[in-house]
Amino acid sequence: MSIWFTEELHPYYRKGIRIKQILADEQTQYQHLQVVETEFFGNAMILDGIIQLTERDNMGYHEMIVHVPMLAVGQPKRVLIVGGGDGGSLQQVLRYPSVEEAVVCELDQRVVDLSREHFAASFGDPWADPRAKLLVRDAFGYLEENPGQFDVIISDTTDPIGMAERLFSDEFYKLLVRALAPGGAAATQCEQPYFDTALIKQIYQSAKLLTRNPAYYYANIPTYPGGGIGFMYVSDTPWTNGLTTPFPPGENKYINSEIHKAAFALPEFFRKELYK
Ligand code: SPD
Repeated sequence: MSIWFTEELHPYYRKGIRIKQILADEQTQYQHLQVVETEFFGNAMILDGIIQLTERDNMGYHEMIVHVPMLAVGQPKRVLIVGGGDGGSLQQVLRYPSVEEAVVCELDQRVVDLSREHFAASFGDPWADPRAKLLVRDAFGYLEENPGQFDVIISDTTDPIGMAERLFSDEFYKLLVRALAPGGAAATQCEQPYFDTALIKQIYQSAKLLTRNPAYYYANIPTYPGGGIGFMYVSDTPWTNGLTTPFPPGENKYINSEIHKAAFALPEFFRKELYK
């Protein structure tokens, strides 16, 4: 038997992966949440029909969204993850011995529950670490209540559709930057250069008004549209400061020094569009 899951995030582009079995399928208070076992990519989490992560290629996403700002800051103590209920970013954040507290602000408790059940082989159980603190709530209010509190903020979100749309707004970026401690850095899920040029440009322009050294970087993730996704680095601290910081204890599967540097090299059409 052959079951194909087809994703259509953009009305002009589809991609498919072959599924072995459906492990969970439920409508939570917020979204349609599915966990499937795929033929090639291991288990995958799908939210409202969009692939969020697979066991085989999530490291390109989680290592890049976490380590670039963490290494730039050097010795981050307090970290906030916006979204990230699957625990993949949290696992990477907790590799840093300097981290005293990692707050995860996730709206949907079921994302956390089903991830603990189906992705433990990849992420372990980062929630059991005493430094991890889960807040099941909307991040906007939390950012508002916590100015100047975080050395690093990771915005590990879904795509800008429905309730997640405002996580890509100017208002969100203002709150994000306000919640950073002096010298702090953020990295945000920032979509695909070919498909989302206008949105990325708008976010870069906001980030440029708010901080001195924002920059866009990219990682290869075959199960995302276009085979990859980008991130906005948002900080007064240059990302290049991280190039000389040693990686934290534990194994990297995607990032290394060459990838770290090369991720900021952008295709010419996009570089011109973004930085002109
Ligand atoms: N188009 C898919 C973008 C998915 C971004 N969110 C991933 C969450 C992984 N923690």
